Amino acid sequence: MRTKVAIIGAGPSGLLLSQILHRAGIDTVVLERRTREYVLSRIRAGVLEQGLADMLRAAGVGERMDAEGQVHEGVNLAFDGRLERLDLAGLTGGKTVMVYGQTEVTQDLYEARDAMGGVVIHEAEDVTPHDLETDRPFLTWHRGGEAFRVDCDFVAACDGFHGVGRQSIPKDRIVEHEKVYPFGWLGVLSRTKPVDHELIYANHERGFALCSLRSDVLSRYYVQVPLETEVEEWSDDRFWEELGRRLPPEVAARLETGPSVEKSIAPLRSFVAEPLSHGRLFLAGDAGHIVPPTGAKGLNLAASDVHYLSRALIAHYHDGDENGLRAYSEKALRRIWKAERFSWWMTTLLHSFPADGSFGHRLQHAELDYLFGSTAAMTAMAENYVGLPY
Ligand code: FAS
Ligand code: PHB
Repeated sequence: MRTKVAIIGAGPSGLLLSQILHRAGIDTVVLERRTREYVLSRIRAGVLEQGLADMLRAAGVGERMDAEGQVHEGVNLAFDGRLERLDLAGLTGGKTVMVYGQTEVTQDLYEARDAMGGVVIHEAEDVTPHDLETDRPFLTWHRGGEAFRVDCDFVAACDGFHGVGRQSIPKDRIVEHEKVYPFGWLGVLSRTKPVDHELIYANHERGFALCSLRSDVLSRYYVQVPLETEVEEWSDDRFWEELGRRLPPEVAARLETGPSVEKSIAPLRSFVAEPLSHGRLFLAGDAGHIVPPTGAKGLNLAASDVHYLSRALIAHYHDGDENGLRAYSEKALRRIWKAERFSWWMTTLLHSFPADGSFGHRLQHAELDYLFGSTAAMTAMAENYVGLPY
């Protein structure tokens, strides 16, 4: 088998890159270790920056998002008995975010790949990159006891934090920067009416909470939990009671509870690998970086990586221009680090850090009080939340 760009991973990064390249006449093969059903069973991000929404539309994958997604012009922060609204649109000259689940984005991308006859191979085991420092790299894998190989010009590692792509870069050619937070997020998806039509991020002494949504009848909630927490420790009743205790009383009073249809715990970490390329291998999405989900940047950073990488590959194939590929890592990392900073800032502002004691909690309240008393501070938060330019 031969292709131009071999892509490892059929998450949003891999599928979006494959879709954009295919529409530019550049053939790809996507190798995914899980089944399509498994990939589509994962509940992850919920907020799309305008940049990602525009990329999906340009790639012919925005129709259902525009029909079913919700455009949000503001987001709310609860702290110290207050509920304050950040006017995203008013502070950024009309920019907004699209609330539409990553699961739906992935479903839409899969259907678009199907429609174009895109090659996505599932249950590909032991995917292994070879000869990355030559101009004839290739991937091998196993499936159903058989061995396979695809020869290519480039390898795009869109295989997430635990993927094989980053591991294929020699240790002396890559630097990893990491910060692990002393807590995780327990998330619940429930077929209940969302507590508000916009998101609510809550700073509470018992811990962080987030009220989000997927539609008018599907809610997504999170509470901060200690790192060693097992999801089995949390019954639905316990979750709803704790969430209610962390929200302002007027919000908790209208909380509609119901059975969880999904319940999981995600650890929080900040992580960046540098550089994002090695020979003919390019890292995109979670394969190269991780942010705590507080700033809703994970999926959106994957999008800007794919934006830069797809344009560079198209320039290579259409114009013989290598500048984009040479500059990919540096260009992507500039935007990545700004999102890492913002995600770290929102995480440290809104979560409970017991080690910081009452002084730390009062500092958080002082910063939040300052934030909502300063147009400059609110503008800074709003422009980062809606997404910095590509
Ligand atoms: P993904 O991890 O989505 O996809 C990588 C794909 O590669 C997977 O399908 C995997 O099976 C496959 N793969 C891995 N290794 C492979 C191998 N060796 N061979 C073949 N295939 C391989 N972001 C937010 O903005 N908000 C959130 O609330 C949020 N919640 C999250 C919760 C969890 C549990 C996780 C893990 C992430 C969350 N994120 C969130 C971040 C998430 O949305 C990612 O940013 C997004 O999935 C990135 O997409 P990809 O880069 O495609 O990586
Ligand atoms: C979500 O809806 O899953 C979501 C929204 C905003 C975040 C994180 C997660 O910051």
